[in-house]
Amino acid sequence: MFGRAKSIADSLKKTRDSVFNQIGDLFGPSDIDDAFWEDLEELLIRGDVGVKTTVDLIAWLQQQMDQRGLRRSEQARDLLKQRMIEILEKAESEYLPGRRLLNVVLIVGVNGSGKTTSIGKLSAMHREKGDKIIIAAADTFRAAAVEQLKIWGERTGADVIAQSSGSDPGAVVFDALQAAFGRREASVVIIDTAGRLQTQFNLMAELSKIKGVAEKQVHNAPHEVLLTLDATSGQNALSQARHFKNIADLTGVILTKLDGASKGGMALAIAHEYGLPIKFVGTGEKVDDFRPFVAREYVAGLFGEVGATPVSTSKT
Ligand SMILES: Nc1nc2c(ncn2[C@@H]2O[C@H](COP(=O)(O)OP(=O)(O)OP(=O)(O)O)[C@@H](O)[C@H]2O)c(=O)[nH]1
Ligand SMILES: [Mg+2]
Repeated sequence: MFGRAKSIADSLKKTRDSVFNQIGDLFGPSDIDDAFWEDLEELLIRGDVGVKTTVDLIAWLQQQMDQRGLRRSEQARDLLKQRMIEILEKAESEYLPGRRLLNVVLIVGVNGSGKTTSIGKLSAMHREKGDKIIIAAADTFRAAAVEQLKIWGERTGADVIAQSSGSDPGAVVFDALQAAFGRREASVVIIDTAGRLQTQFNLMAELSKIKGVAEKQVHNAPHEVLLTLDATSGQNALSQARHFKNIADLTGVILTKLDGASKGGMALAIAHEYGLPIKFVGTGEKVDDFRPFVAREYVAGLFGEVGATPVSTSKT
């Protein structure tokens, strides 16, 4: 809680230094040639923007430049940023839309992707708004998982409902929801889950059981199913997005460890290729290193334009 919390732009420093500053340098007063397109393509892919997204971005840009009779590479810069914002905003959706008395948030993701840390940060965010939180320790796989959650619970003033390790995650969720209805009158229940079971089948069965319990107790629950993706894990994170999209009805992504990523362009691929909104970003290890995702801020951060002229979307 001490020191300045990292903004999205702060957390993109490594990404700027390693890739996006070089992309920025491509845009100059000279005419566009084939080398420009090749360099742009290579750098975008290197920045984890994803092959399909990169190819689509470049095709769109080429078409726009042609249509508008533009030739200088500097004229492509604003168009590229505009398109990136459009892609991200197209996938955007509100967190907990139509809030109800009791809101249930399920967090899924592979081991080490930042589930528990994000739950701690999310709890703190809710607490700041005055919400009463219950965390359900439904990762019953490891004893240490419960301990870690309890530490976060103490730090953020959230109640943690847990059972002994190895117990049934559905039962933990049931307990947590009962506690929320009962004396604790919580308005948000956040469910931690195990990242990886022996097989995909087991993981699917476990997640659908948890969802079934939630649905039975609370109308339309879970209201959010958020996948944590580690921004430092590159293409792996993209295959996790595909995998979890197939086995859980994801409502969005928490992009964690953006501060540690040197190729933080992944948000674009997640939005464009999987149509998944990024709802939050992890910008560091501290409790308040956590931000709602804002497309404009992210794109400005990639290009190091923080505090400079806002990204223009006017069609000039
Ligand atoms: N720098 C940085 N580190 C983070 C961020 N989010 C999580 N971490 C770190 O990533 C590591 C793993 O985070 P956890 O929250 O334990 O991940 P998990 O998904 O719960 O892992 P399992 O419980 O093992 O499945 C921890 O050391 C966290 O401090 C972030 O936004 N930035
Ligand atoms: Mg965990």
